[in-house]
Amino acid sequence: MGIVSPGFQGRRRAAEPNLPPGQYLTEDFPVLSAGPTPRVSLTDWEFVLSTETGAESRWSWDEMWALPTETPMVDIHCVTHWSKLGTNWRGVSIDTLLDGVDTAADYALVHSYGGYTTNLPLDDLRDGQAWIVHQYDGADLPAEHGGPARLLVPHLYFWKSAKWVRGIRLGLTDEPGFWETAGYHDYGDPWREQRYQGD
Ligand SMILES: Nc1nc2c(c(=O)[nH]1)N[C@H]1C(S)=C(S)[C@@H](COP(=O)(O)O)O[C@H]1N2
Ligand SMILES: [Mo]
Repeated sequence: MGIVSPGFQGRRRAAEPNLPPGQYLTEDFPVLSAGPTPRVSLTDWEFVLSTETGAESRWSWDEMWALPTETPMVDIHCVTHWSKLGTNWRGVSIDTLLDGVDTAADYALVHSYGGYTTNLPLDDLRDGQAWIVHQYDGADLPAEHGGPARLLVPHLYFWKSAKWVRGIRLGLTDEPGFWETAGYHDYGDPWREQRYQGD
């Protein structure tokens, strides 16, 4: 005989200012993957940033992690309504990767090993808002959470944080990715509850 609806199992806290509308807090770390977990060896791994002119910057695993890293502590929000506050990561800021890259692009299409894609405005990857991360909570990022490395762009719904990230293509036009093509919102701001097209 509960006055709390069973689905929430007491996890919902009403007065949590860091919780966007329609979200509940979770302490565990759910895994959401739209397919099998790709395995990529660190010797084969590379990250490719390409621009609208076709110019490419490439980093091997060792080259990527020779760059300066940061340790963002951020809140993450999945469109399936769970949020996790204060998650700890280590990674290279996208600002570092964009340093010296000449582009007039407004849009980015992120590609993953395994074929997943997601799109966002290039400005949302700049100014300390996004990282390529390879550690979670002080340990190597587990494969099911996107290891060896994933994109982390926590101010948008978590489907924009592509796991097993392989590269970013910058372009002059917006090109929808995997979930965006399937009816999810093109931008995906959790604070404006932009879950689906038309929200
Ligand atoms: N490559 C890839 N990245 C992905 C996904 C995916 O299916 N494939 N799912 C997205 C979705 S919908 C969410 S909520 C988060 C889930 O990350 P997690 O499994 O580490 O919680 O990854 C995002 N990145
Ligand atoms: Mo998600």
